[in-house]
Amino acid sequence: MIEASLAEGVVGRAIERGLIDVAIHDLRNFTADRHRSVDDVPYGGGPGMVMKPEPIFKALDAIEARRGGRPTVLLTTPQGARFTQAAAERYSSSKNVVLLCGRYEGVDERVLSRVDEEVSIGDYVLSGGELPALVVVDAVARFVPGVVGDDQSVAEDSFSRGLLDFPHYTRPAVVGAERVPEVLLSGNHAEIRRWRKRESLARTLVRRPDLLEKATLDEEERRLLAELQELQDGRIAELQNRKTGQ
Ligand code: 4FV
Repeated sequence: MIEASLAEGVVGRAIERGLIDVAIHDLRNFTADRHRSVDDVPYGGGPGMVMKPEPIFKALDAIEARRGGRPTVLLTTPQGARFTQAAAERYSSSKNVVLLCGRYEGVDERVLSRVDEEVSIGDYVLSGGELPALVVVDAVARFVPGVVGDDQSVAEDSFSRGLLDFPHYTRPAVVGAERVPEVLLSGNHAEIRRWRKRESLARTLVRRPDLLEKATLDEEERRLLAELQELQDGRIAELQNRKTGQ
């Protein structure tokens, strides 16, 4: 599953070009019993199985020996802190990141003594930590110089600035009755930049107001946001009036 996903796209090309190196370790190779057991029944009873600590410890030892030095060890689990663009950027400054992928009910709690951060990609339960690990690899790899064609686009990625992205359009200019916003056809780059800022702010204000608290806004954005909030307050007041039939 992991090899297949890493063979494609931006990450696949980055691996081919040697910009990043991804090694995959089968925990069964770090077992001692003839059944190569990586899981066992839970102490205290209950459904499902739990991943044994020893194979994980041995795998981490082998990785440290091979890579030389203490890696940043991340466990993908619903119990972790929500994964964000900021976390992706932070992990990208580590020389070696190990992603520990759980299966079954999860890993033995004693494994956490070797884990730096528990990372969740969302409040839902998957059958394994591999897909979340691939999400982390993809988001972190984009911060490695050269991985994404135009490093500028990473800097402008949504969330890099803490705002939702502005709408994107491409040819043709008209589809059915839908025209591309005039400003984008104007060639007036100052106007286009202002329009994009306003659209990002408007979307963030409506869909993710929580992000605005953390976002770093420049002077122009603060002014645009104030205008949008005024508009929004006006609309909310209007709706309330309509509701109360005033
Ligand atoms: C998950 C998540 C996730 C839970 C049990 C693996 C599964 C199984 N990981 N964000 N959501 N993991 O559902 O990171 O061991």
